[in-house]
Amino acid sequence: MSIVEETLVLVKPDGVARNLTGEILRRLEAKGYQLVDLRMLQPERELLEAHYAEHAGKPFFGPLVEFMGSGPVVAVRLAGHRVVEGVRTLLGATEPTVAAPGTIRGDLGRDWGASVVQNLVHASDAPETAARELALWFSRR
Ligand code: IDP
Ligand code: MG
Repeated sequence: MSIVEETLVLVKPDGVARNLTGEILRRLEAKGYQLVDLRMLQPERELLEAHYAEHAGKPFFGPLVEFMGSGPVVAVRLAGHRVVEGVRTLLGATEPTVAAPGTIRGDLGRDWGASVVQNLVHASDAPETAARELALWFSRR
């Protein structure tokens, strides 16, 4: 049985600035996931605050929104069997320090000693989250 689902992936400003967009998308495509839609944009503060609403009030919320608005991001609608879980596995742990080798954040992410908050890429953490996030990022210009 093959149930196709969708997820939202964001190549964050550090990923775009470090010219890693191609490498990150290459890894997702190599796994067999389909690029259904893709756009580059400079996200507005309102969009970022809605996207990260679950983290409002945490100490890193301000720096996170600031960082995410610091440059263009690439938003991707990605499809595949259990793609939400699969992409989270490809990303690795949130903090590059402990992300396993072989993962995107483990191989390419930089030590937070120099760049707290930065970790190259976002991916939805559950199918319901993906639906909410895809509506946010792909319904406005
Ligand atoms: P995730 O991106 O792996 O799902 P979340 O806990 O949802 O991680 O956090 C959202 C983003 O906020 C992370 O990707 C990272 O950029 C940033 N972040 C999370 N925890 C911390 C922290 O403890 N210090 C600084 N930044 C953090
Ligand atoms: Mg998260």
